This record gives sequence, C-alpha cells and structure tokens, in this order.
Amino acid sequence: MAEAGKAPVLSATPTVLAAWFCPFAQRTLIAFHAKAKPAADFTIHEITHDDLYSKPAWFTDLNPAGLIPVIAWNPQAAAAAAAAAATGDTAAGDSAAAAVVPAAVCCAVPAAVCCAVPGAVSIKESLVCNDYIEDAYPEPPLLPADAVGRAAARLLIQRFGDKFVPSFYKLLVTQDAAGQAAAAAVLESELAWLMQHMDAARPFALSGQLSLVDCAVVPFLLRLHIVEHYRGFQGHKQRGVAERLQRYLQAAEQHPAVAASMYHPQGLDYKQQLLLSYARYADGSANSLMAREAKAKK
Ligand SMILES: N[C@@H](CCC(=O)N[C@@H](CS)C(=O)NCC(=O)O)C(=O)O
Repeated sequence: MAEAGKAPVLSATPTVLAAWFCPFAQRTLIAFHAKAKPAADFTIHEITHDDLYSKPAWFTDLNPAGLIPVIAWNPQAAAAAAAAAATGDTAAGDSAAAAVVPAAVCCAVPAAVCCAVPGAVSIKESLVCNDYIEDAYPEPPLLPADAVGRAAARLLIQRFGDKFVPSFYKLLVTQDAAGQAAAAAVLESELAWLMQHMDAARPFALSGQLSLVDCAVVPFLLRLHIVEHYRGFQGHKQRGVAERLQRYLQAAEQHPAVAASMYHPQGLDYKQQLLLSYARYADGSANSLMAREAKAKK
C-alpha cells in the first residue's frame, strides 16, 4: 500500500489538491498552469491514492465531500505569520496556516466556500474551480470576450459534463456486453457531437487559443485509449471524428499548460500508468463516487 501523505499547509496563495490520475483535478491544473506559475503563484498538493479514498480528517476538513480538485488558501496566513514574526513567536509563524486564526473568521467568507480549517477558503468542483480561476486571474482570458461566445463555451462544457463524462464511466464500469454497447454508442455520438461543435479550422475548441472548454474536455479525451483498451471502443476512429480529434489532441498536448498537467509523480509513462490506474473501474471493483454513480445509472 502506498504511504499516506501529509496535510497541506495552507498559505495566502492557493493550494490545489490534485492527483496525477484524476481528470477532474487535471481540468483545474490546466486552467491554473495557463494563468499562473506553480510554486510562485500556486502550490500543487498531490494527494495519495490512499488518502483520496480513506479520506483523513484533514482532507474532509477541506472538502466534506472527499473529492478533488479543491483550491484552498488561508487569507489570514500572511498576516498571522507577520504578527508571529513581530512578536518573535516563530513556532506560531511556521504553522500560521494550521489554525492561528480563530474559527469565527470563517464567517467572513460565504458559507459555501468556508471549511473546517479556521479562516480558510475552500473551492470545490472542477468546473467551479475553473470559473474561479478565470475570474481571479484575468490574463490570459480563457473565455471569449463576447457574451454569445461565452454562452457557446458554457453550453459545450455543460453538455460534455452531462453526457460524455457519465457515459465514459458507464462504459468502463459496466460488465455486461449489452450495457457496454449502449454506453459506447452514447460515448461515440457525444464525441461526434463535440467534434462537430468545435471550431473546425483552428487548433482549439473555440479558436486558436486555449479556453475553459479545452480545460474541461481535454483530460477525458486524453483517456480514450483507456476505453479502447478495456472495452474495444473505436468511436475516436470514426469518419468525421478521427482527423479533427487527432489535430486537436496534438495541439492540446503541445500547449504548455496541458503538457504540465500530464505527469506521473515517479516519472513513469503517463498514458501507460493511466491505463493501469483504471483497471479497477474495468473489473467492476472501483468504489469511487463516479464508479458508484455510473453503476447506479440506468
Ligand atoms: N464533480 C466533481 C468530481 C470529482 C471527482 O470525482 N474526483 C475524484 C478523483 S478523479 C475523487 O475525488 N474521487 C474520490 C471518491 O470518489 O471518493 C468535480 O467535477 O470536481
């Protein structure tokens, strides 16, 4: 068993709770890498597989749902550290994030982004995290400037989350051939729909620039080899899809923000390790929220 990891020490700059194998966390890492510099502007805290599923208190303190990604920071940490330094209390300064701010400070942030770590802000849900990043870090913009373009982007993101993502998991967790064929048909038609609704002439989904649409869809499109391997999925090779998809993924993988989000902590082959990490979905033994939802879905 992998050794359980440590709790992140929150500072005044955001920490992203992520795992290399998680497509939802990858959405947020792509958006962050597109806008800001890791280490200087944000910290990535890699959660271990064990902690993700055993959910130690420090994790559910940040997100009671026990899901990643989470973006968390402690707005008071800098002030607390400075105050501790001024009084010579270096021990308190070192653990400024741990809880030097009274719990009541939490009331200063809206309840939905408050958490059990006193004073800290905690944002959850990959698409909400990405909207936050877009709002908080304006450059470069990841949405079109015009309202109609923004609506188009949001429709693509919403449909992908409503249809593509559940059918991807459904295809993986379903054990019977008829159920797999039904899920594969939905996945195939959703992939075709997405390709038809992306910009046909330019590299990314909406234009020549990376957008929130790319952040939302690329992590899952990078995992199509998993459904091909375990379920014989061929939808990405269909006419009218294959060529555009190939060009799209080539451009995406070359984008520095996407490239930075494709890592394995021990430096092993990323796509091969991804394949192995989905074995428990394919044999039906995965017990994650997505696996349980997919199994329950008719
Ligand atoms: N709707 C959530 C889904 C996040 C999610 O399911 N993340 C997985 C890792 S890829 C997780 O945290 N799983 C833990 C569990 O299911 O217990 C989002 O978009 O952020």
